[in-house]
Amino acid sequence: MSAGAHKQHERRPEVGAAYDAVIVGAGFAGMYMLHRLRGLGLTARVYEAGHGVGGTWYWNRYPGARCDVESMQYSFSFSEELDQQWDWSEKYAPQPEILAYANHIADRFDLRQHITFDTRVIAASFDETAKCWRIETDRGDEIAAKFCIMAIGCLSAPNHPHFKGREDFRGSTYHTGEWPHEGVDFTGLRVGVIGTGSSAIQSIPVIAQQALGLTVFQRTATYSVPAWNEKLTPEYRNAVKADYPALRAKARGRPTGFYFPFNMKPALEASAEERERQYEAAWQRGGLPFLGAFGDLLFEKAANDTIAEFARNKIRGIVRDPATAELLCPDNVFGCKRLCVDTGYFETYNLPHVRLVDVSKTPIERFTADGIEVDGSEYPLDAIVCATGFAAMTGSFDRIRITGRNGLTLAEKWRAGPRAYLGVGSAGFPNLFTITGPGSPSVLASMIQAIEQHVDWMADCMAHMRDIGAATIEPIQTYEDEWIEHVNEVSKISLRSTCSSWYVGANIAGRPRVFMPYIGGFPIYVQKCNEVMSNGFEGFVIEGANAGNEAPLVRLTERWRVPLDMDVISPAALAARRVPVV
Ligand code: N01
Repeated sequence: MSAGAHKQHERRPEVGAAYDAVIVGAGFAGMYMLHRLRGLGLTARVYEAGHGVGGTWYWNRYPGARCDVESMQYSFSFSEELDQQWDWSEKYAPQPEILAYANHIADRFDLRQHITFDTRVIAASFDETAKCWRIETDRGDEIAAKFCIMAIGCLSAPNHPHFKGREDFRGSTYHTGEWPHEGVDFTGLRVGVIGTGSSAIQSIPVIAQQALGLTVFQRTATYSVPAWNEKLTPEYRNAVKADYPALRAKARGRPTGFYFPFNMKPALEASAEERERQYEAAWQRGGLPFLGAFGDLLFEKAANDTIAEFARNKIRGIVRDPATAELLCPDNVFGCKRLCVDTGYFETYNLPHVRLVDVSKTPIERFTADGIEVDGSEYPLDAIVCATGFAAMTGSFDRIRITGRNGLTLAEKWRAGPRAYLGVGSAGFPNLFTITGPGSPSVLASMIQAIEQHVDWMADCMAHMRDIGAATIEPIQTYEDEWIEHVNEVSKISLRSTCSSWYVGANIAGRPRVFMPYIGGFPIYVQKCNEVMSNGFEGFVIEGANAGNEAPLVRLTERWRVPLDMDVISPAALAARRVPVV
């Protein structure tokens, strides 16, 4: 049973209504956009497929789910009062607490009355005559809106690989991204987990505590760094809160949009002893900042080899059975696939009832009535957890029929890979905004900060259009093409573009291989967005205005104008290949 299989409440479809904006999705992006539009006095309706707010944190309720950017930064920064009043309990908050925060946002900013739950948008078509979007939902709603805002997430369309015999399996099957709301009790069960990405790595140690037996089917071994999660003390929280705005500003100046100390020195300029010391210290701090141990780790393969070998040695030191340890040692570029952060992941393989099955050379053959068959052997199971990830970045767009000018659908336009100017909009689709869309830093930055920056920029844009009486805004094709070229070019400087990750769509057969997020660093991207706005939305065509498209009145975007940490993020640093975590 999936999380979406709850009872849908009867309601009359809304037909014929018109709003300034329709927002698709009530995760952090949709809620913040709604809050801003209401603040501007614009009318908006949000459609949300789930029964509640929270997006990713509504659906991903698997055991062990938590954020891996520190909670005190993985949160909205737009309200100083909110920052001061909300208390995070742990360094990395668990999913129920993040969902509680999302619900608090909905209540605190009085958003629920504008959100229609249990309703999936199935189509959005641009009406050339009326210059508006016509939106259809799976509940029969048919409404019009000047702006259509996609707040549909980057990792929200689950990947369900086709396994032969899936229907034959007599036990229960789950996907981490569609976890039942009532939870799952694995006590006394033989459980199989397919996949070893972030979702698997978080859930495996927790499932192992309950299950009678646990079999993990691994196709690609994964690098993971310990979280060293801990309770936050009031003293720590108060110390952060005493200078919260400064921390938020510092975070905006960093390549990832969140702050942690890092070392600009190239690993290849350090002695072997110095590297070992530095890696050990970074390992002891734990988490994603491990990648900031040296400045060149994601640029120079030889530098990357040193951190990869350090991480493999850690696995060998933790996992007692040498054969299992070797199977768990990745041989790809460290940090090329999204780095995982765990609590006791590798240690779990020391438990007598946990085993690892390599499916890299002999894939899962089929599901049988009683388990999973690999290479002629059947592994008996009572439950199967598919931690098989998502159709990243574009999968959530594929679920909606989006039709722009001249009947062109977004799916057709993006067939060879997504094309969007700055990741905020796509030529041929006027007044369509894509929050954390492909071509923006999105998943390479702290998501909530990436969302806030996009929403602030888009809200300023919509306010400007109202100020000048404009009907439509749309990227100009040549600017979009140049941006995509830049996104592709800049991706080549990073080793991240070199492996078969979901960043390039390679986790699912048949998808075009394109590096989708913008890897030039969050502050460089923000600066570009600010410039585009200051230059009167350069690269966009604004039509139907009764005033000129001069520099707009900047309301919200202003707070993103922070001094760049030039040592770190300057083009010179990029050219010298010393930008940790790009
Ligand atoms: O998905 P994934 P995820 N047979 O794509 C395997 C974010 N996130 O849900 O690598 C066998 O990373 C697949 O194997 P391979 C985070 O950005 C954040 O774990 O393709 N195996 C892989 O091992 C993350 O990166 C948090 O060879 C198959 C796994 O399934 C992103 O979401 C927590 C298979 C999928 O891993 C996605 O993470 C969770 C098959 N047919 C997620 N098909 C935080 O901590 C796929 N696999 C905040």
